[in-house]
Amino acid sequence: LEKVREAVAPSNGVPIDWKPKSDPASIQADVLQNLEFTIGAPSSKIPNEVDVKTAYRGVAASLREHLIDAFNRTQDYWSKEDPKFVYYLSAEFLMGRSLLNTVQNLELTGPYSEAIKKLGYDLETLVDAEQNAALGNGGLGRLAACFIDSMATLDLPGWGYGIRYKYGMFKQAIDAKGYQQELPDIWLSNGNPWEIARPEITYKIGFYGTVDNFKWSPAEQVIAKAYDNPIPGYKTNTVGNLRLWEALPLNEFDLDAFNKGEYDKAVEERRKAEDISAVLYPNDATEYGKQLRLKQQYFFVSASIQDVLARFKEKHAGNWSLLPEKAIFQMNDTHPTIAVAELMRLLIDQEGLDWDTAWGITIKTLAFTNHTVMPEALEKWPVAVLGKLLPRHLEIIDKIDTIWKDSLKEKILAQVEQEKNSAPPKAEPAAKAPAKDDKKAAEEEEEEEEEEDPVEAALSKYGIITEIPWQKDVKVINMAYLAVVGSKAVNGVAAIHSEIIKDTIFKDFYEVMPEKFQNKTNGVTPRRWLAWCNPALAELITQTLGTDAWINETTLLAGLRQHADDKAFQAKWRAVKHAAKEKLSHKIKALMGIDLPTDPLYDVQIKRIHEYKRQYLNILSLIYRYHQIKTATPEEKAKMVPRVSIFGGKAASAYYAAKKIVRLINRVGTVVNSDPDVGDLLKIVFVPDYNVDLAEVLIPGAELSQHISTAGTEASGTSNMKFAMNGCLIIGTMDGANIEIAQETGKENMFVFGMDAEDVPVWREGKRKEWKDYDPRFVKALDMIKSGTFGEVDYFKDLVESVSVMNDHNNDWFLVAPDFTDYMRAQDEVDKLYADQDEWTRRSILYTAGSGFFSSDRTIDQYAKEIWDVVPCKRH
Ligand code: Z2T
Repeated sequence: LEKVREAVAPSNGVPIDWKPKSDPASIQADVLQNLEFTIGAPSSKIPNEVDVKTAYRGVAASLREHLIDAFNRTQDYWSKEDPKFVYYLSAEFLMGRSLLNTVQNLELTGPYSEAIKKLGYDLETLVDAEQNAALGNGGLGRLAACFIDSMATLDLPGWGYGIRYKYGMFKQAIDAKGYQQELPDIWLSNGNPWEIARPEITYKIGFYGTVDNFKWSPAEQVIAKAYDNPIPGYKTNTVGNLRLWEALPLNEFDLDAFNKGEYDKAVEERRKAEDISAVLYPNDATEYGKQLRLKQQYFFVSASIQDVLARFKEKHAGNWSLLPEKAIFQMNDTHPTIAVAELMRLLIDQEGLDWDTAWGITIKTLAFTNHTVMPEALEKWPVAVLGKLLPRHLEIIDKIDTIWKDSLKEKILAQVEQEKNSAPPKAEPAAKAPAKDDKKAAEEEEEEEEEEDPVEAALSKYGIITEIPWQKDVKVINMAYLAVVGSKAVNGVAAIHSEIIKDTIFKDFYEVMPEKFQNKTNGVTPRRWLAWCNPALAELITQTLGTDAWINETTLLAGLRQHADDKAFQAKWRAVKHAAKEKLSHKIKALMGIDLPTDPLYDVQIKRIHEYKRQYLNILSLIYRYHQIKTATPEEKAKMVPRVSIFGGKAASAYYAAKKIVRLINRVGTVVNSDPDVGDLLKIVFVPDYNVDLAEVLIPGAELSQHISTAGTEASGTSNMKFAMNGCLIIGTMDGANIEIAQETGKENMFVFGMDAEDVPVWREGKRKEWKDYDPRFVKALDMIKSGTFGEVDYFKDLVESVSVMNDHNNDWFLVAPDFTDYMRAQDEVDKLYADQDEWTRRSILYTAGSGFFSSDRTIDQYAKEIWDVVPCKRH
């Protein structure tokens, strides 16, 4: 690069200053130039007559120069220094919009705002013209986005690796009857000014075919093409990278077929290849064993590892034992766990290493994060499916499984001997298997009699390849087990979750290798989720603390505690919150045409719709509230605390129960909002198409947020952290990161209710069966649905029964009924406290003050030190 710069330097030898200029006048000129020459806008219309989307593209193109400048310098520097890198492998990166984040992180907002105004636009309007990059479902994908922001801010050498989906998370529409409809997310329709296409960086990815003497001959091949997305850190000149892969055909077009008039065949290969990176699977914490999904996973994992190994070889050809000192791959849930087999394959088949050497390297180079204990989300690929698509990988996984179990034999043998000697043999607990019919159970018993090798039996629970208990003969590969065996470290995402996985889904593995298991409590970036989305609050915090250093050192927020009782400060704090409520109210007016008053309590529950997250509990309590309003005397009404209840979230397209809940919320909202008896006492709004940009308005405007999952089910939650940062009180269960938020902000300041994680299994196994003690208010709410208050009685029938009838199909697995009474008690406390605005505001301040721990900078620092061994590498 230096040579290039010298070559183009003017003859006087003074090198050209390649840095884009940052004063408003230069920026203004640069935007104009980009509008004309990068975007190609007609010069007669520049600047005032180009439409907003075009203006956005011009500004983004100009900012891109600043990004690329710092990006190139960072990547050059890292390449020269050759530090250890972390590669964050994730099927999802939920980036949202980039304009505001880029201009803020690069500290160019002042001059850009000024330049944009001079051109006749304003920054906020252009920010709103950008499409969301919604390449993720929910928490898991947004976490990955927060993590790469923190990696750049902490100057950690690291890249994200994922898929450049052509269509991201579906757009959600709610029809007139309240049904969710899914529409394609055509997010690239206005181009993507942030990405850098790399047509020169491609890899071949094989599928299907045969293996002959360990040599794989794929029957199908596609090309993975790289797109780089610069990730700016804040208060540093480090710019990291998110490299996303697009799938393309080896052969673009079959001209022969075309000439014969076979038009479909002419493009068939292209279409099939492009399918791989076409759509994000819209499942949140559920799994569908779709072959295309496995294809997607292998596609991006193989391209990413090939890419890393190619760079490693350039610097350290042949010295493979050095790989763990130069690279670590963090696998974001089970989606990228085929990496275990792929790294082994590349090291053995391509680079000629022997098995043991390759394995030694692999287990030092991979690490694994688990994000859920929902059994339906733990990926298990049928051996037949994986073996057909990736025959060589199946061989490798089979061998890993065999060697792994062999390594345990001695230990097990000793255990079995000991058990023999001590107690009379007791039967293995049937564990998590669902109820089997008698015939199947009988068959199993027969077979057990045949086998009868206690060592084999004890070993079977460690099997990576196993039979599904209720489907004999169908062998599956448990990808989470493969990841645990193949990784140097395994972590959960909140303290309680990391304990639960050791006791449940990974219990057996924990017992034989406890040293691998760690906790890394999630965090969120305080830039996007406080400083940039809530500038008025940020300004007040900065004024109060006398510094803006809290943006990167969030523990400084604790300094707000000493002002929590100060009435004058409380008033300022309240005014900021009120302005955010107004902004939220305007947004809802613009989106839905609904007028929301701004004095009531703003209560928000936004997250994927899932039975375990219990939006149902929330809406049932609101139905009862509606009943109370309808039956109240004027005196009683005068004492009620007005509330605006806002919901948002998407239901997985095939998740029928979740879709019914969406519909119920919408139906209740329609009835309540148009009932003249209710007035401003209650408004219920379901905001369609909840996504990152809506969250950036909803969270600052919320005063109460709901995180009410059945204890033991929500691995962490991350919006709870965002709400806390923005001074929003929480009503919640002792689940996920709520527990740690309660520790940091004071449990007495949280509206805690419900059974805790230890009670839940006890309830499910015991009491649940005979319990009939339904809260009369719960019964009333269900009766209102049943009697047609919200219409569609038949449609809602099974939803009602799911929490009120005990039979084979309905068992209220998520404890909506038994937690209802305590939930109502907590809601009463909410109302009571809201009547005392000073005390409410004091607590609001304490939430922000106590949220410092939940910065993703802290999380990433822990990953870097405790798992990755990656240290900052900052150019000066
Ligand atoms: C997801 O968003 C989460 C877990 C998943 O398990 C899948 C998806 Cl798409 C496979 C969420 C958890 O539900 C949430 O508790 C957690 O905060 C988040 O991941 C990030 O760890």
